[in-house]
Amino acid sequence: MKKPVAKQTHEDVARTAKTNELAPNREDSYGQFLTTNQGLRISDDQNSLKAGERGPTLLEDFHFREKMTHFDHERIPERVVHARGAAAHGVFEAYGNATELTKAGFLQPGVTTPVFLRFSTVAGSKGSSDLARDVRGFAVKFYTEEGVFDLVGNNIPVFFIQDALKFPDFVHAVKPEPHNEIPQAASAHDTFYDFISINPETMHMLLWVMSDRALPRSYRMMEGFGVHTFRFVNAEGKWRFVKFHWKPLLGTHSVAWEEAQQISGKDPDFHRRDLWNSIEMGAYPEWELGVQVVEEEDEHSFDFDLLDSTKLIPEELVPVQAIGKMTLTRNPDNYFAETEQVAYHLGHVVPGIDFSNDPLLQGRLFSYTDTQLKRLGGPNFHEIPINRSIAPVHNGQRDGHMRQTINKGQVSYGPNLLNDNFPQQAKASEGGYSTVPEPVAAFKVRKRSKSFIDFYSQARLFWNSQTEIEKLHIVKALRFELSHVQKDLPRERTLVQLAQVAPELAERVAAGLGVAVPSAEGLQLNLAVPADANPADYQSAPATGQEGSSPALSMAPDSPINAGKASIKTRHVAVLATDGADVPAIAELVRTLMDQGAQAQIVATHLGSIKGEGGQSLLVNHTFQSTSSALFDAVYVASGAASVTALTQEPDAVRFVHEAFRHCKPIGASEAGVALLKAAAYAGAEDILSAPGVVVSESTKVGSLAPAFIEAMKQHRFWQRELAATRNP
Ligand code: HDE
Repeated sequence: MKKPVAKQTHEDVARTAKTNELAPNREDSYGQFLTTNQGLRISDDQNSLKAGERGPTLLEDFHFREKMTHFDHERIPERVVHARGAAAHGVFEAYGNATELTKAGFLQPGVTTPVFLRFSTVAGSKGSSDLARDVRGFAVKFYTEEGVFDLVGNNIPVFFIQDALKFPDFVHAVKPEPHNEIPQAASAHDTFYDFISINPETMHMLLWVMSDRALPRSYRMMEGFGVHTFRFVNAEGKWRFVKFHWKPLLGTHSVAWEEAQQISGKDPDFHRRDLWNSIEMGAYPEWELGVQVVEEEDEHSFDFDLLDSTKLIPEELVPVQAIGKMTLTRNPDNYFAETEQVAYHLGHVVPGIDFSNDPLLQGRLFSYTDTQLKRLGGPNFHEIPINRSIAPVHNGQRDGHMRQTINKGQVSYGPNLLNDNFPQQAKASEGGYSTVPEPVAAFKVRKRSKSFIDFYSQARLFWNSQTEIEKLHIVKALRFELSHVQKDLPRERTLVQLAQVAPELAERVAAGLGVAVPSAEGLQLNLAVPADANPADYQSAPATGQEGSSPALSMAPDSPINAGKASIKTRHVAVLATDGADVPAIAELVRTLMDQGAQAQIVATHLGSIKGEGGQSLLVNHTFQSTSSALFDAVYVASGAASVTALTQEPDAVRFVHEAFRHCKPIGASEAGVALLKAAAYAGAEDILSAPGVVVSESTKVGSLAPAFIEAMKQHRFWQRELAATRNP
């Protein structure tokens, strides 16, 4: 069904209906005079107007006042969650196979739609690090011909809580603690685990956030999920439940926690820089949009409730069908105007897409518009260029702060006679949106459905689905987190909760904390119970261990989400070399890597260029002081006796290789280069030359080594090394 894509230039690819629509709002100062906001040319922007050269500044200085006032008002409140983000423009192409499922115009055959995608972390402030252990936001604005559709998702398919009413509590618990504003962009603290330990509905999501999913290698290598169950409605009015998935074409990959911590110091903008550079280089990030479809009559055929956002539908039960592809093709022109002012709202839907009664989704329908009113300052945020629909907008809404539209005529109400009843309502056949009619016969109640009271089964399913190394990373993450919890109670109760998921998990975490798992006997595990409710109605049975597994929940190279996607495209290789290196061999390797879409950078003992063995010179990209192995996907030590001798005497070069080894990265070395690997083989890495993912060659000829090195790079990481080195699993 895939539509063949015609060969296009960078500019063709980047131009969409939305780009054209934004054009009148773009400003380019090149070749222009400096002016005030009123267009008055300014002759002196260096000195304020004063009573005498050394006298006081005059109130009359309209230029000073305008410039300073604007500056004083430059900041707007950051998002209460998802404050730190990076975004890009792109296009979505429908495969055309969803017509039977939905009448949404943008999913019909041959239709392409401009999109704007903002990625984010959740807990940290705008200036925090990209590599925080956190969920990533994955919010896509589709500028469709039928109006804006926002798919406001995350890179984790479930959520911490079941009812939106608890969201402010949850966010207060995870954000820096209010008395001292510590810690920044981290969940490893008391209030978060206090919340976790008494709200067991958080358990499933907690395991995802403790897994490597919370440490993406790049935004381009993350899955995205709509999380809630939505509905698709087709042209006959038939509806089905759907869950949305984004599947990255480069596969789903992560970094190690130790690397994440290093990257946060070396390059806190690691993810946004990666996104920006990839697009600038024409290595456009791509995802397929997929849906899991559940017929109306199958709503109750699962052992969980489709309306419960702490549950996912295993892909083995309901496969994901690909219905289109998104490609990011253009970086924003201006961070504030676009990435900061973009306003997503999952209430922005188009005909053919409808909501479910998920209580988390229902609450979000209120929150997003409300928060934009505060953040963007008034009801006209839909007129900000990045938020503007490309479909025409006509209604009786008027006025408010910063109104841009000049609505003509005397009528701003409907129905009306004076304007022949325009703007008129649209029938379904004219694109009018109508809600799926749904019978509701129920008592008005504040109550949790019994079908939601299972807090541990899917957490166990997730745990069961992880490979040994993925389990080890979850255990280590929880040890890290709980070690930062100061008070005993939340730490102990969290261990009790983990024991309800999998006793083995709790015991392994506890062993690292030097404690035993406390007994659950007599404990009320769920303390989030209404005052007049019977606590027993809110208690969930522990997982049985018989939950089975879902291979698609693992990120292993052979898992269904990564199988067939092995490639070295856009991977970064550090080539370690200095004066005396075999420059022709380096050039050959770099060419071979580039042919397969990877990039190589020369890391040397000094900047400028290095002199090769044969007198050739080679430009250096980094020194051992300016970068770190944590910022690369693989390391190659170039041959050349003098170069390697110098590197083995440089402690930072030795550490570079050692860390790449610890972080389980592919490492290659030819001829003399092997000596640097040996020098790096201290403390637990004695077998470095024969370890998995280490590719060495006696020869200086790159040709003999490159294929094996490239194969190793396709594996992404060789986590077996960490498993082998772990003394306390
Ligand atoms: Fe959000 N969320 N959220 N959220 N969310 C916001 O809206 C909220 C939830 C998500 O790049 C806020 O504009 C409530 C789930 C993303 O601009 C706010 C609840 C999912 C973004 C808000 C949730 C998300 C937000 C803050 C529980 C995945 C960033 C700033 C009921 C499906 C969008 C803003 C961007 C942002 C409320 C839970 C995704 C306060 C009340 C579940 C990707 O309105």
